[in-house]
Amino acid sequence: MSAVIPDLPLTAAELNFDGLVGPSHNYAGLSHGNIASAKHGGQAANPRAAALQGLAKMRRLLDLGLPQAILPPQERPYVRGLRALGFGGSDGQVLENAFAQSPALVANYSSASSMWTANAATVTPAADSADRRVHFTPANLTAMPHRALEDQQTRRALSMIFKDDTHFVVHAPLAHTPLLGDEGAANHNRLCAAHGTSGLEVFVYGRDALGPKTDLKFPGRQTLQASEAVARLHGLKDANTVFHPQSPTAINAGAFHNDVVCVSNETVLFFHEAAFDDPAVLEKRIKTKAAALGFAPQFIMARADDVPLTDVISSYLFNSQLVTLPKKLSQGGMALILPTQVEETPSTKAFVDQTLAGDNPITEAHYLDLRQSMSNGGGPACLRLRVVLNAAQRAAVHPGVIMDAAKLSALEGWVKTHYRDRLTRADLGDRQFLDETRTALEALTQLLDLPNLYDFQRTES
Ligand code: SUG
Repeated sequence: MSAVIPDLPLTAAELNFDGLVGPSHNYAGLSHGNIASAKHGGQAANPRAAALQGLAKMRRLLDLGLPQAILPPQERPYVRGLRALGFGGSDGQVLENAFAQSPALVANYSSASSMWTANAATVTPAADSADRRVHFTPANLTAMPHRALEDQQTRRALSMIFKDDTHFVVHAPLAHTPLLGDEGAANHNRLCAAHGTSGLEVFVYGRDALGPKTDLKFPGRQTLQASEAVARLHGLKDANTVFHPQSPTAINAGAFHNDVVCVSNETVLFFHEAAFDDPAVLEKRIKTKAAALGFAPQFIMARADDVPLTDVISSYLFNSQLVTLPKKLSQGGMALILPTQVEETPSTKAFVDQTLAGDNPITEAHYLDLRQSMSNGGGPACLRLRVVLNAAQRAAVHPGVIMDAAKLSALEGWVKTHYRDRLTRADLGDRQFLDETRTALEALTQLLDLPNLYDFQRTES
């Protein structure tokens, strides 16, 4: 007997899951090929300001009439992980012993990098998948040692938030092999007539792990083989997929993820000329498949002559969020949510102004201060995971992570109570700091009504 596939309402909308910045936010210079991370490595960070900047972005989106949710930070410092490397004693001793041996090791096990939830998973809406469920594959993030520690906790959190298996499938992350380097939604765009209609998922990969060697100076983090595996697992048909390489020029200039040089929303692909290997071929592939799906894509491309790639990478012009505005609060259309660096860089500001004046759906630009995250190479788009949901799916999401103004205020209060305003590498090996982070995370589980989110058990220090 074949399953009856229900019709999906066309009113499905995007729910952004922003990463709540964790208390261990710091600048450890961990990401080779990420220019901001290398530049700020070793500087003092301000975790409190970082978390408040993230919450202010969520408030701004709520004020624009867009629904907003969060993904919680992961347990860091990650004592269980250090214990598995042979450090013993109480949790405080494990941390101090590891730090005495290698501060760099502890920095990897302490990064708050799960804040960049565009790397948490790849998400396929029900309108595209064969079984009409929403599919998630947590990204294994094998390219960077500190980020490769995230996927199991990501899987755990997603499984709690998207528990209802009539609507959701949370897959296991891909195996940790260089063949299958997977960076999640940061290397995945989706084009469609409207969020709830069948879409074209554009998987953008940094390298073909089975192909000839290329001359990349920096890691091509996403492999073609990982993208293909995710598409298969999510039940995507050929008609709903395009696979296309990032350009080595972009990667070598510091675009370690495709979302540093490209963003999509509904019919629009907003990108830089140097983002893709042979952009004309990509446009043709997209046009052909989009026509078969019944929509016409719109390409908004910045030319290198107008906006140099170096300005794109330093300002994060294309790491903006491109969102569909609700009609009842505005004229409809789309808005760009950009970092203030774009406003401060003449070439990128001019391009945004030109886009707003042009014949396309983008009607508004909002500039936000996200300097704490930006200094580690994470802009507005890195900080959110987009999940398209219809009404029934939306109702099945764990309600504790859905934000309103009061919940955002409660989280601001929580940050002000528990977060330091200065954190350096020397602080990461301190058992007092470990204790503070755990007190903060325990309090968070109550605010989000996720009592079993973390599996640490506090030992006597
Ligand atoms: O993976 N930075 C992150 C930034 C991720 C941005 N995400 C997207 N583009 N979607 C990374 O390189 C730096 C951490 C440090 O150096 O302390 C870091 O992990």
